[in-house]
Amino acid sequence: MTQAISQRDIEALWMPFTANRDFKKQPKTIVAAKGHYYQAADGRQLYDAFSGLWSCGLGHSHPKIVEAVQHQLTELDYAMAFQMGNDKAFALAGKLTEMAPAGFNHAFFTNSGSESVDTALKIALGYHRVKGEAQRTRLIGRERGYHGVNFGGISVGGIAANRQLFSANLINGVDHLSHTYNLEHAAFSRGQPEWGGHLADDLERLAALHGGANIAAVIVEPVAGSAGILPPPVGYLERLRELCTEHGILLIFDEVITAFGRVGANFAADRFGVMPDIITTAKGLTNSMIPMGAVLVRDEIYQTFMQGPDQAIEMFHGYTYSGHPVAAAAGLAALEVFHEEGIAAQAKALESGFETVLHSLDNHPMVKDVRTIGLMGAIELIPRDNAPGARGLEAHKACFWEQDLVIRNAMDTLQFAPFLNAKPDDLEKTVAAVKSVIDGLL
Ligand code: PXG
Ligand code: PLP
Repeated sequence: MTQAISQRDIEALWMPFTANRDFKKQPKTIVAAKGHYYQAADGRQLYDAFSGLWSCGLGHSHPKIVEAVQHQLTELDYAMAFQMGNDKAFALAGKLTEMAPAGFNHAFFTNSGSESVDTALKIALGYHRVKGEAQRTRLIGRERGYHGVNFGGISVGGIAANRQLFSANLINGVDHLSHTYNLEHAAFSRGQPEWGGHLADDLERLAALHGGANIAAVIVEPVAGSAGILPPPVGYLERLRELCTEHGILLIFDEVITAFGRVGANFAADRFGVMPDIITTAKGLTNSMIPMGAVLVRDEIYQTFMQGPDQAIEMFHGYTYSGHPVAAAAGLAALEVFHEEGIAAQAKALESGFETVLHSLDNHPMVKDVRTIGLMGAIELIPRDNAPGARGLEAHKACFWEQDLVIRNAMDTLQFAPFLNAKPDDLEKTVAAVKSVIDGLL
């Protein structure tokens, strides 16, 4: 049975990415979840319009994944991950690389998106060094990029608030491409904006400045997620790929959000038809039931590391929980469900309805912009004078308390990540609920 949560316990938890003092005045606490609904501590059922945190696209507590995890716990709880392996980790690596774009036949396991990003950056730096191009040390991210919160990730990341407390200690040798958002040329975009492909040429500027032969890797989200859903302009990713190839730079797609159906395909690389060299994943890999991430690399990268004496460890990197058997069992079951239920196709089929319903708010007087691609959507509200973020947070709270609806806000941008198997009716109800909330905002 659910116990009432004491004020002391609430005070004891330092909450992540949360306005702790504001939250603790009126805590929003979830005690259970099933399918498309959360249950709050006060017993209310809330519709989840954010799939967990972009991450439970198949629905909460999917019975097949629950069963796989329960069974795994009775078979093997944990086994040392170094110089030993477990059956589920191998099976998941096989399954994951099978569904990945051609040529991505090797996976390194982590426990989160942040760890996947730092692992990918280390692989890129190590790859060039092993290849005899040790001068390739520079890393390039993008303004408004989110790559998790570890030191590598915030260094290549481009969200100022996530960097500013740590600005003196970010890793050296990092530059940022300009972001691709432009309200004047690409407002109320549906899918990829027509304007902005040329912004990829910013890489040419950085290559000219530093010498392309000194750059190890470029990392971008194929669709910027956390910063408010910024789809890539037409031609942008293609041009970035072209320039990376020309300069011998590795291209990393951070697909922590976009992999496993979120843009109506296995990977965003498949949807956009642009192949990176490294792909980072997490979230949907286990449908978030157990924390896990994975880094996929092209064969040539893996093979480059496989040199020197056989008994030598090729890459001094790994986590206690890399390929944890319970996480891997969850991943195997989640990917099975993903294929059996045709989740990528379901998401693809929902895209145009989602686009239509979200863009029904384009002309709302409180709305500055609306952006959609795949099952990712943003409604950017006009900020209140002298109080940026206040309207967004109020909308989030009103959805929770008055509409029994969970959405996410990043400052004044309301974000939506519907279930990949959502019911079209529920998408309409979600937007109707949001409309009634923003109608009432001051
Ligand atoms: N890369 C990307 C592209 C992400 O979206 C991470 C890395 C880090 O993953 P972990 O598992 O370490 O959190 C993410 C995570 C938001 C939001 O508001 C999104 C994430 C995390 C926190 C907030 O959209 N995505
Ligand atoms: N309640 C709210 C506020 C919703 O936004 C939604 C769907 O989006 C629902 C409930 C779901 O309703 P149902 O699953 O009964 O169709």
